[in-house]
Amino acid sequence: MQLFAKFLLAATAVQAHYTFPRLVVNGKAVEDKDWSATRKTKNAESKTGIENPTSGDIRCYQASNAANIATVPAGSTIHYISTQQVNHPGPTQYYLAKVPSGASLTSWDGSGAVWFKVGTTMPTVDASKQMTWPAQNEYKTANATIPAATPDGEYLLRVEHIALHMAMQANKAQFYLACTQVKITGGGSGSPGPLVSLPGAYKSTDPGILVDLNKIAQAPDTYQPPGPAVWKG
Ligand SMILES: *[C@@H]1O[C@H](CO)[C@@H](O)[C@H](O)[C@H]1NC(C)=O
Ligand SMILES: [Cu+2]
Repeated sequence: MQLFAKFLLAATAVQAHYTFPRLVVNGKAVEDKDWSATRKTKNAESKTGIENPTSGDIRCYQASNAANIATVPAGSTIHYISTQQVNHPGPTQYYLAKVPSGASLTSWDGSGAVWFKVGTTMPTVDASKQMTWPAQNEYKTANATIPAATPDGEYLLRVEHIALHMAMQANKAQFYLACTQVKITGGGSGSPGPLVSLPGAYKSTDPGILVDLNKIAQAPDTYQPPGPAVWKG
């Protein structure tokens, strides 16, 4: 009986986790199968999140590069399909990093101060103090817009959902993420920034990572998403 209960708990815990194997652009899945332009992550089977925001896995969590490149028009709306419900509370963030000249997108590792943020989300609280986050409990991530001023070229696009249900303890926030190889077209002449490194942009003690959600539920606007400000173009 006890063993059975333990097994059920373990099964529930696994179901609670998720991966983001497909990018959707303007409502259209741009990958014909999972992990086509999105780099397969180390947790593709286990679905386990990352708990250490300074580990090398925080960049792309990747097991391998991807074979394909997805085309993403500047100004388009994006989200990802999630393998499970994104049931944990926490923000969704998106970053881009331009491939340096001389490097190839399908093999570039995304190192250096090259990442800028293009999207983040904030919680809302209803009259009964119930907090929700954009796309919480959906089988997809929250939307973001690729700024119209983003210069044309090849980029890594990084999606991240930070699960904060245990984040009042150090190193207990869980990061679920993936990187997609994308080609941005029809863009502008903006200068994206601030540029940060991953790992490097996050510390375990950042107020958006080591955080008590009971306090955020009293004042949702005080949540501080980790990392740089969003570049709006
Ligand atoms: C997200 O974007 C899609 C188009 O890609 C749109 O159909 C949908 O309404 C958007 N959702 C929200 C919550 O804005
Ligand atoms: Cu979980």
